[in-house]
Order: sequence, then structure tokens, then C-alpha cells
Amino acid sequence: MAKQWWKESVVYQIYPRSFCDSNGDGIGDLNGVTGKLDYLKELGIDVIWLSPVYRSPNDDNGYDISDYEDIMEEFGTMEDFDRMLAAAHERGIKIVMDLVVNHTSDEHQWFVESRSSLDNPKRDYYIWREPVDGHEPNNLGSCFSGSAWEFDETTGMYYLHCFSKKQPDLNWENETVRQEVFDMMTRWCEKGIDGFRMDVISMISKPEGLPDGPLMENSIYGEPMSVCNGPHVHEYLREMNQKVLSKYDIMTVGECAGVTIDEAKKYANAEGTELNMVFQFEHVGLDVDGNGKWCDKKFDLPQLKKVLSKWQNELYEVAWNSIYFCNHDQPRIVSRLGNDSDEFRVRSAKCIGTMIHMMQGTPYVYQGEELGMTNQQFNSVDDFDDIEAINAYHELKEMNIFSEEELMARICYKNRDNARTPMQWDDSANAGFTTGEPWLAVNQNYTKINAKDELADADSVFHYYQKLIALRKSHDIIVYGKYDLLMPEDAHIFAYTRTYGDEKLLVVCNFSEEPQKFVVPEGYDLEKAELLIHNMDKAVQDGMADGFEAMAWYWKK
Ligand code: TEU
Ligand code: CA
Repeated sequence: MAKQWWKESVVYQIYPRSFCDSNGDGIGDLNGVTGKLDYLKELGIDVIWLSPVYRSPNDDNGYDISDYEDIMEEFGTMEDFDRMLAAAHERGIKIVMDLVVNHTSDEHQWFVESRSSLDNPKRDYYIWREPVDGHEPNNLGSCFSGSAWEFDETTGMYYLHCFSKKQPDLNWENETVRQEVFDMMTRWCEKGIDGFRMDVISMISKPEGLPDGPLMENSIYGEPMSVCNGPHVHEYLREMNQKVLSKYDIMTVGECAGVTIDEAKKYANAEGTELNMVFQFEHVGLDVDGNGKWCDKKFDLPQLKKVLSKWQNELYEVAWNSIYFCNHDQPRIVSRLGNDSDEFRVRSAKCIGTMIHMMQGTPYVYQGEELGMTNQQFNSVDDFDDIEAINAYHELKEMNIFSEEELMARICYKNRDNARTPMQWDDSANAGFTTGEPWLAVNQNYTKINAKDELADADSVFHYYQKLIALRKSHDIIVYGKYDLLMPEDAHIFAYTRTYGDEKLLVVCNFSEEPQKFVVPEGYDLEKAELLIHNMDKAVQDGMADGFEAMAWYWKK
């Protein structure tokens, strides 16, 4: 397997709005990021993935871009950006930009022109259709509730928006659109950025003829994800690769909703003709019920092991994995797969970290994950900021299937604002995130969970993550070794081995609160092993793991 820097890197995702506010307006900004680079250096990460910082009316917090070549006013200026990039590079940290090109904002100049008349030269930059019998052209729903089509009075036609109606989808079939995107990417590469995380890139090629989608649960709308992996997506990405990506030493990760193993093998193929790796969503989509995402169902461990192991094994040597549980769209993992009680929060956060970071692929850490930050306590719909949660609340409310209490419980557990509460820096007012009024309320547990305390505590989640990251640097087996799952049917233990030349690794994580037995496989003599990492302050007991205990042993002949 060819060695590459992006295979050996650990990526840290920053959601700038919630990371650090440098000027007291309550909104995180670029100077705030620059001020925290030493903190990230200490954690040991190699790459920052910066969620969108471009000009945007913020209908979807920057994922609705009105100018790809300017900075969002609230975040600072292009000079601030250049200073941040230079300061990161000085510390050996790379910066990967979020590339949101499935759609733009409706306030982008392209769309303003496109909607202005039928014969505007940019009309075909977006996806316009005539009404069918006075209705929407097909049944597709938007990912943010309601129809994916919006009627536009000016020309009497509908435009497609897979997300909010302020996020019209670009028409990638138009060659000029592709060239505009590639030119814009080139200008960022010339500036010296180190790669792209590509937002819903699996959606850029729409199915021929835009047919109806299969009906979503409890909905009159067709599944918007049915537009994923369309007929030309690989062709467009190969073109992008030839015209832009291949010319720079950058890393690329495609956010690929709805991606299957077979598709991932194409997107992230080892020949490097498309992208370096993809985010797949199969594992984070397992804790759902008949009502889809909005539920409080817990993961079934054997099923989770099966899915993660399938990705580990099937992409081995033919493509490359990204490994993650957290991002700005996912609830906090310690509240989801771990246990965020006082008794188990720290230990379970470390247990999850061990399971992820000893796997094969490039790991992604989302801001606050390294502190074991938890889900937020929301009391009413007024506490939500996120368009997805607010729309879902009103839609489900209207359908009248849940009591108010149950509806709130469901939306509170899974909503994206859980990940977006401000970063908890210290125990001063507003967690040291801002001296002003934060745009989204700080989690009240900041006096107990914050970076300052964790930096001072050798047993903190922070220092455990620091160690996990350092181990990846000192042990090639963690990056390149082959993965094999142990005890697939066990309901509590997640255990696997890694092998690489004459090296071996054994990882055991207990995902229950109770002590559990595990089986040490033949040929793995614990007495001869080096205990690489362990999340408890006691001797390990052969064949027995305490609640949320995690450990990794290493052998070299
Ligand atoms: O998310 C796309 C995506 O796959 C969604 O289905 C995601 O699961 C969604 O957040 C529902 O919970 C990307 C971005 O990560 C997200 O923040 C944006 O809102 C979205 O694209 C539109 O740009
Ligand atoms: Ca600010």
C-alpha cells in the first residue's frame, strides 16, 4: 500500500461559528482559530478541516454560499484568513477547506441572474423545470422538510433544492458550471490551502429525467437521497481530478451520503483518479427507527461492529477509509454510544476514542470530542438554531403522531445543535468562548468539562486523545495494518486485531457499564505484549474488562 501523508494524518474539524470568538460579538471567527493553533498543536493533529467560512446569508450556517471567494463578514476578512493559513503552516498544520458545490445560496450572483429571466446566460446554471399539472415536477422532498422544489414567480418555473429553498442545486450537466467550480478551486489551491472536504459531493449528478424518489417514512415526499451517486458523478470527479486536484499535493475527502462499498471503491480508488477518501454514513445511520433519524434508539453493538468491519475489510488495499463518529451534523458520541453520566463520561469517551483511533483509515476529531463534550439540554423549540431541527419539529408537530414531550425528546437527542454549542475553553462565563452573548447557548456543564481543566489533568480525555494521536505517528501498524474483527456476536465487547509484517495489535473495548469477559485469541500472549494504551488506572485483568474499559496491546517479533 502506497504511503501518503494524508493516510498518516489525523484531521481536526473546526466549526468556526462555535470555536472561539475573538471580538466579543458572540460568533466564533478566524482570528479565534488563529489564537487556538497552539492548543491544536499540543493535541498533535496534522490537518484542520474548516467548515465553510465563505460569504453566506447563513440560512444553513455557511453551507449556503453567496460568494466562494470572499470571507463571511462575521468571521473576518481575507487578510485574517491569510494570517491564519500562514500561522497554521508555521506550526506544520495543514488547512482543508469545505467545498460546497452541490448548491449555492439563492443570494449567489449566479442564482440572482439565473432566476431573472428565461434567456439569462446563467439560466441553465441551476435545475429549472416547468410545473406538471400545476404541481411540482416530481415528488422529491428536501433534506430539511417539505418539497425539494420551489416555485419562482418571475419565470413561472420550479427550481430544485435538495436542502433549504435558499440552497438551489447547481446544474453540473452544464460544462460552464463545472469550469467555474474548477477555476474557483484552482484559485484556492494557488493560495496554498491543503485540500477540500466536499459537501454532499455524491449528489452532484442527478438521475436521468429526475424521476420520483421512493417515499420516505411517514411522509408524502420522495427520498432526497435517491439522487445520490447519479450517472455522471464519477465522470465529473475524474474531470475535477485532472483539471485541479492532480496538480497539487492536497488531500480530498468526499462527503458521500448514500454511498455503498462498491461506489466508495470508485470515489476513493487507490489509483487516485477521483478522491482520496469518502465519509460513508452507514454506521451513523444504524440507530434509527421507523421514523428515521428522529428517535432515541441506541446502537446495537453487533450490528455496529459488522458495518464498521465491513468498511475496514472491503476497502483494504483498494481504497481508503475515513474514520469518524462526530461532526457538526451528528449528536455528541459520548451521549450516543457512550454514557455521559459523571461515573462513566470520561471512561466511555476514551473507550470510543480507542475503538476509532486504532482502526485503519484517516481519523477525524470534531471540536470538543477531545474533551468528551456532551449533548445539550434543550427545553423548547426556541432553544434550537438549526434549520433542520426547527423544520422537522414543525412538520412532525403537524402530523400529530407524538405528544409534545416525546417529540421534543426525539429532536433533542439527535439534532445538530448538540454538536454546535460553543467550544468549552474554561470555567469562566460562557466557557471562555466569548466575552459577549453567544449565538447559541453554551452547555451548562462547562464548569465541569473544559479545555483548561483537561490540560491540567494528566488523566483527562484530552491527554488520552493526545496519546492516541501520538501512537499513530510512532506505529505504522495503526495506519497500515490489516484489520480483523474478534467476537462478532458479543453484545458488549468490541475487539479486533491489526497485523502488519511481524507486528501485531490487539484492541479490546467494553461498551457496557458492567464488567464483561473477552477471549484473547491464540498467538496473542499478553505477558509478552506492550500495553500501548489503557483507559483505567489499574492493572489489566486477562480476559476481563470493566465497564467501558479499553486497552490496546502491541507485539513485535
Ligand atoms: O450534510 C449533508 C448530509 O448528508 C445531510 O443529509 C446531513 O445528514 C444532514 O445534516 C441531516 O442531518 C452536509 C453538511 O454537512 C450539512 O451541514 C449541510 O446542512 C448540508 O450538507 C447542506 O449543505
Ligand atoms: Ca466574533
